Amino acid sequence: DTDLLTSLTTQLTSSNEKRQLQALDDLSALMPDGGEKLLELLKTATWAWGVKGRAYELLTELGDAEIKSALVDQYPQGIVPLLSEKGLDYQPLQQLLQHHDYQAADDLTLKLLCQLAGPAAQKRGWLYFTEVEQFPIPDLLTIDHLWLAHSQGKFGYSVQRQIWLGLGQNWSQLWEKINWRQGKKWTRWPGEFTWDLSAPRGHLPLSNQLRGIQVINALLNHRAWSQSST
Ligand code: UYC
Repeated sequence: DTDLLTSLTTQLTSSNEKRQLQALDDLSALMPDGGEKLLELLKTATWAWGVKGRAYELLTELGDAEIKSALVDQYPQGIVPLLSEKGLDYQPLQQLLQHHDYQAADDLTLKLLCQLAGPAAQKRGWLYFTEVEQFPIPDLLTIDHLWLAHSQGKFGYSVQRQIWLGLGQNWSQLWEKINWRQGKKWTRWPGEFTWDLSAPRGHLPLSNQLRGIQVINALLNHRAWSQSST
């Protein structure tokens, strides 16, 4: 249906993130028609990570050999460039997130943050806020972009930061908003957390609050977020 395809293409390039995601959903019903068009848009459109990642996922799920080889050619490491100043390999995280294995991705994210912090943190298994402050910007952005790209823009530290700023930097309200606490009751790890896209915006990735708010405070105040385009 060319009229529908044309109208969806318009929506994919001219509207806001929410409507772009809706158009992608509508487009997926027309697949494999529209695959070529979507591949072209993926290369040229100025999309937020949540839209880019969703488009990339739809294309990989098509199983079309030509599109697949074009994707491998253009994006050998996935849709997000895996930049690291510390030589970390973000490919395993990319794989888990692309397949929406959010619980394993969450565990791995915490491990990667400890690796970023260095041998002492790796041995300790948790972070000091002073270590978080020293995280290189490219690494934190890579991790955030991976979460955004493979959650339709729902998950990521930058999403948590946005919500937290919107709440006047009120932690207590943030916990409620992202379902880390309901009333007086903390959500219990891991079983009570929501490991899929039915979770509220900002629900993942997790930061344990057992040792206080300093770590998440350092994460959400990191200089990475004032330089990025997300
Ligand atoms: N846990 O409750 N959490 C753990 C969260 C708290 C606790 C890990 C998040 C409150 C204990 C992750 C919340 C609390 C352990 C998270 C949460 C508590 C543990 C694994 C909502 C009790 C066992 C990684 C804010 C009232 C390990 C890690 C230990 C683990 C995440 C208890 C990812 C977002 C205040 C006893 N919890 N955690 O960090 O350290 O260990 O003893 O936040």
